[in-house]
Amino acid sequence: MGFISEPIVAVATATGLGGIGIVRVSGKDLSQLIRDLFGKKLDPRKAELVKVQDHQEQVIDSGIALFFPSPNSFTGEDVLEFQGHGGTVVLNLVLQRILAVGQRLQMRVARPGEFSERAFLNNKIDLAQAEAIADLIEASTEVAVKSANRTLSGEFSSAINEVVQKVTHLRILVEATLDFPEEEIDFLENAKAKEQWQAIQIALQHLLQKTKQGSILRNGALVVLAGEPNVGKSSLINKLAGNDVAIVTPIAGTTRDRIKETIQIQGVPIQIIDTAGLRDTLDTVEKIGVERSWEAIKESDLIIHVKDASQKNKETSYELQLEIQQQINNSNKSIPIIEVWNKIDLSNQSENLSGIKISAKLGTGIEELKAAILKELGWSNQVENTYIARTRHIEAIKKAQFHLEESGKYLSRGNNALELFAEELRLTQEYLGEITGKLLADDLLGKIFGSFCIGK
Ligand SMILES: Nc1nc2c(ncn2[C@@H]2O[C@H](COP(=O)(O)OP(=O)(O)OP(=O)(O)O)[C@@H](O)[C@H]2O)c(=O)[nH]1
Ligand SMILES: [Mg+2]
Repeated sequence: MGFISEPIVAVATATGLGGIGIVRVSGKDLSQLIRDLFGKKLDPRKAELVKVQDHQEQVIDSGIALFFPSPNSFTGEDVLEFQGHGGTVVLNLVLQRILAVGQRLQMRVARPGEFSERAFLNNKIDLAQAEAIADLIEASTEVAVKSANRTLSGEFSSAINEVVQKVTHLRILVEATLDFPEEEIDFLENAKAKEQWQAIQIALQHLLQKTKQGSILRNGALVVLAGEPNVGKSSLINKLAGNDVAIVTPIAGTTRDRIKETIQIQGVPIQIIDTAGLRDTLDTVEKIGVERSWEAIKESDLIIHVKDASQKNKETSYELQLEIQQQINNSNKSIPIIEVWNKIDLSNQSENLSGIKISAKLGTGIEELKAAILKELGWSNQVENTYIARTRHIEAIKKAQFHLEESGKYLSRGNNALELFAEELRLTQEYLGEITGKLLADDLLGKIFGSFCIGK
């Protein structure tokens, strides 16, 4: 990518007061800048004590300078880091001074994510790895941190590249066959093209599953507690959160607004939403609450339908179950539902109930419920090899899958369809390439890096 860039500078540490603050510079050739700033050369990768002075030679800050000459740096360009004192004003003065000295080089302040973008454009990391840097910084649980590091180290990218290689192999075979039309069928059969195609199909399915798992780690899953009034939804969110986040009273219709709380189950970040009990009501406020409950249900990744085991008449809860299902069908999503019977401490015939039996009051069955939540979200226990991923990646894999399936139609059609087969395979490969950024439109790149923090 022939891109010539002016040097960039940014404060890399978070704003606020801290013991140390870091200003980072990246550019094609920083040797002159370094001499102008510090009055001397810096040895590569060696910590040196330096002073930063303003134009009147008054000291602004003193600290450690580190110089990483191109190409052995994060961005692949020359990189200079100054580790000074972590105050907002002092760091800003250092930044301004570097900008002033670097004016001749057209130095400017970096855009968010621009250091990572340069690392990507200079082939130091691929796009999935660059995204993992942002995901590592934003990770909300320990499992997410470790998974982000796995993606950062390239595990996710290698999994994708393995599939890409399989597709390439098959494409080469097909292209070769196209040149010998009269022998194409024998040729493909001998090379076990069908088997190769099936292997790609399986590999993609596997990749999708793991990517979905990785995206749960990044985005967290949205789990909604829904049910009739007074069944114990708020009691349950309090139990799951380990905190009294929602008001609990014996009065039906207590909860009106949605209450959101982030919890983690085995390191998986999950947002639990408590909602207003679902019923027809004339109360204006409650009515709005019920509407919001239905909205939450339709937006969720998983619904926990809470029912009261102490209530003799179970018919209304069954009707509600059908209604929830109907709403899900209308929303064109497949949202799993967990049926939960609460208040089993008050029920003497709970063995006849199907579903998970809990007592939000006593804490019975909560562990079982947590396990069911993870299972329904598609979370498997093999956390060791989970890599963090994004919705964008899932979409790309699904598109790749779609084109692979399309190609399959042509493969079985044999004669004359081979060119179409080849074309669909090419599209399969192209969508996989989007994940690592081998083929991606510039505007999308801008969007991805624009969501990073400054100095990264
Ligand atoms: N014995 C018993 N009582 C429970 C249990 N869970 C909830 N309760 C009681 O049931 C009543 C209603 O509980 P809530 O948690 O407010 O129920 P809710 O589903 O949030 O109700 P709304 O907000 O009105 O829709 C309260 O008096 C709770 O103490 C349970 O497991 N056992
Ligand atoms: Mg409630």
